[in-house]
Amino acid sequence: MTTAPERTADLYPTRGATEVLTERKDPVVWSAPGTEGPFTAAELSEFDRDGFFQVDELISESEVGVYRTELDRLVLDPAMRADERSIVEPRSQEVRSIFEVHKISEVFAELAADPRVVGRARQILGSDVYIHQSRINVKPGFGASGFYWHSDFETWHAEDGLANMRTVSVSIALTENYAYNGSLLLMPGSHRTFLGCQGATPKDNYKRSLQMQDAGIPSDEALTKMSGEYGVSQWVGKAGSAVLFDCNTMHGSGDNITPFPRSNVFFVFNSVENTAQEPFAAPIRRPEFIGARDFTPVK
Ligand code: 6CS
Ligand code: FE
Repeated sequence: MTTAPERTADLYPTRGATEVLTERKDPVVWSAPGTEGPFTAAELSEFDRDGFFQVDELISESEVGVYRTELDRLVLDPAMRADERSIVEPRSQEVRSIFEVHKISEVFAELAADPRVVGRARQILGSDVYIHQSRINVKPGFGASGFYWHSDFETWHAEDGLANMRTVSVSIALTENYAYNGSLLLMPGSHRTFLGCQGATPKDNYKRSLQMQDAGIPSDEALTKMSGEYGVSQWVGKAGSAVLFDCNTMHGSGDNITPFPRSNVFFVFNSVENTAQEPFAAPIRRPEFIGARDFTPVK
């Protein structure tokens, strides 16, 4: 007799027979008004309104150089390329993403724990936080493929067992994010509605989804309606700039056919009050380098 998986109520059904909309039940900004941190009250309310906030210079140009060098070192390391945490581009076989960079690299671990980074996450999530996922997306250029429209929370709920929307991504540009080299597109306000996607999660889905996501993809109808309702914003910024976006903000990015790499580092902070349970809509858990099960708070 199989025992039912340990889970709280499923507030956000997804990957069933049909696509289904559910109004967000969770706050966007969890901390009490006036909570100290790097964000001003006005910036927090902009994040609350749009589901993302762009910081023009989170780290300085000179600091960026340190992280670019570290990214290049990891990407060029043959051992790293052979590591299961490296995902390659389907066409060019170049490194596309490297996961768990906060564990692989002391340099990135320090950046994640920098008050300018984790301080903003704590201020939004209103608690201590741990890293649910970290990665560098290299997007080297010359045809590097993008990431189709999706809500991260849809995957982190269905496959990693995050019950509530109390998770925020911090994406820091390590190269210039131009309008034309595959920069991030976001739908402002889309974070307040959860789009439950149609179609069950295939076993070992992550082996494909990190190259080309197919489970958890919105329908053309849903995307047409949402883009009409919310519009589409594009995040462009210098190396050292950053965008923080709510786990349920609809986003994606196009291919990069220019010679200019669009390399970003992502830290996904989850509240220690929202630790991963069993998947809500998948047959098995994903590996821990994608959905962490170490809930140690970032100091
Ligand atoms: O499946 C995931 O966890 C990853 N996939 C995408 C497209 N964005 C979030 C995350 O890195
Ligand atoms: Fe994403």
